[in-house]
Amino acid sequence: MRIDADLIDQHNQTRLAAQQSDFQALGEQLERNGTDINSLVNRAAQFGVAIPSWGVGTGGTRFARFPGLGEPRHVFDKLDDCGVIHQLTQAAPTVSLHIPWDDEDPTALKEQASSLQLGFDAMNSNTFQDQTGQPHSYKFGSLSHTEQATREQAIEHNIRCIEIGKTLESKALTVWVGDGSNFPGQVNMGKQFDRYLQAMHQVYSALPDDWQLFTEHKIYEPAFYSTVVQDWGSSYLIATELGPKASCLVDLGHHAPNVNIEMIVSRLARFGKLGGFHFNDSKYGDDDLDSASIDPFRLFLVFNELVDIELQQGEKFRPAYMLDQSHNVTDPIESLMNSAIEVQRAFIQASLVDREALAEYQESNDALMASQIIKQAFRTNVDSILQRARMQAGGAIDPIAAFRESNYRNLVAKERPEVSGAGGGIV
Ligand code: AFD
Ligand code: MN
Ligand code: MN
Repeated sequence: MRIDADLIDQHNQTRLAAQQSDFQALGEQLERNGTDINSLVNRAAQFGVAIPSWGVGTGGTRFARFPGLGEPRHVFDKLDDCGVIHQLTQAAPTVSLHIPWDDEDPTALKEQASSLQLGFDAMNSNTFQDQTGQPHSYKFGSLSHTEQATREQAIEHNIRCIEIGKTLESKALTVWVGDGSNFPGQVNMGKQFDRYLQAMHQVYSALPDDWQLFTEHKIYEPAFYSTVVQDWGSSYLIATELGPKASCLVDLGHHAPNVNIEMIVSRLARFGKLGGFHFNDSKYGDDDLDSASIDPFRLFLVFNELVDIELQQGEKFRPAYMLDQSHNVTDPIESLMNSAIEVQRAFIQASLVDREALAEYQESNDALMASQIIKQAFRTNVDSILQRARMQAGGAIDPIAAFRESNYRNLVAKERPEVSGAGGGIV
């Protein structure tokens, strides 16, 4: 099920005149600063962020989950939904799978993804839930569990994710564990970290040469007192201990409030350990809200660092961009399109920063003007650049409007029976 190309075309035709006039005005504005708008369109066209397969289902909280119309029944439906996101935005060419949630024949998955012009991004392992028939429980941890048999089971699972990923032509494994403790004194934090490291060494040694391993930290939840991979410091230690194929993944929602995430980005990149991102936004904790819905300036500042690092390190700097969000009150396809565009917007806005002028103001300690340079880029409305990049690749000028015009939800709902709303949700 994909969106009819004629529908997208008609959608674009009705908006074309306004688009062209906005584009021309912005082009003139940028040219005054010596920036060629077409080079930014090309840059936007090259941008891609991965969609998490789990993101296309309606999320929930620990209180309730309210299912939406035409929710995906399985990973093949999820791929269809991801196909729609990419078709309309042209900014989400890959999907990130979670095993065992998406555990289906990898050859069939690969075929369907290719038919939708999708590839696969990092594989995600799940050792934070017990699966039916699983011999050892993860109630008290997985890769860091006190019992060797449980650790081995978790190691095996991660290795299996790599195996599946090979067929899918994924090139990375993201490891996030819920391991930690709920009470002071419950665990020996040093020994627990050692057990985790030993287990991760084994996962790492199963990694193909051209793969990367991302370690994802999270300050709390489901463990509420301490977590094994609590912060970027722990994550950096792990990645350094494991070796060159290991690096850190920064999920924007996994920090203490008010932490300066762009500074973390700068530090990790400086030491070659910034592997990638899970983009989302938050007000209080791991809220998993749409990217840039709460603090667009923070997202911009993260990209400001990324563009700066890209200029210094060149082609070899290629962090993995993924979304990781949960949609409790919106249509997941709409929210994911919205987020993909917001991340792409931050990337383009950050590319507008006059880096030469900024460097001069920084060198001369002109704090006010340095901050003005940053703000000027952030305030620039780059919509018409993003629209042009989408349109040229077959996407829609306004993806959310086009999605609604297509009636996709109602059409797929005919094949996808309604899911029950009972029970708690997955945070
Ligand atoms: C967690 C992490 C992680 C994980 C996901 C599962 O952000 O990326 O894969 O949720 O739902 O909070
Ligand atoms: Mn995440
Ligand atoms: Mn999270």
